[in-house]
Amino acid sequence: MRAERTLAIIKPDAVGKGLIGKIIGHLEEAGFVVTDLQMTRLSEAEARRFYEVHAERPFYDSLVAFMTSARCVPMVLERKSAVSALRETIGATDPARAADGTIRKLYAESVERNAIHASDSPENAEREIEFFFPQG
Ligand code: 3AN
Repeated sequence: MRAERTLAIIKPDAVGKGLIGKIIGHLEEAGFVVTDLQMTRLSEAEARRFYEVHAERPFYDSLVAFMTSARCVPMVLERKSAVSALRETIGATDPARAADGTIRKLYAESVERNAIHASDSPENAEREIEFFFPQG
């Protein structure tokens, strides 16, 4: 099967704790190839647009405040079945429910400050890659 692309974001909590290297190492060990990467601080408008599917959720404003609080590291990852494989590698949204050995189990603080984002479908992966890497 041809390699698929997905988007990951190392979130401000993990960047602030010096976990960029450990998380990228974990992803590479799991067979992902980093094909594009940047460090950026999202504006409020960008964070609102990126998470617009959650606009009606009670945690939306808090999520936007967290994601704009410091820099984050979006990246494009390639692998066979990248979207589903990355969801498995990062673990459940709530770190208390994340499987042993997953990135969120290892590094997330809470359901909001959960270290890493991953696209949840191939369609959203393409939309999210375009959001951060419109030239790629
Ligand atoms: P995932 O990141 O696992 O795809 P989503 O898409 O349901 O989870 O949520 C997007 C982000 O919103 C999460 N990564 C997390 O930071 C935040 N979030 C999700 N659920 C909650 C919640 N119940 N309380 C606070 N923040 C939440």
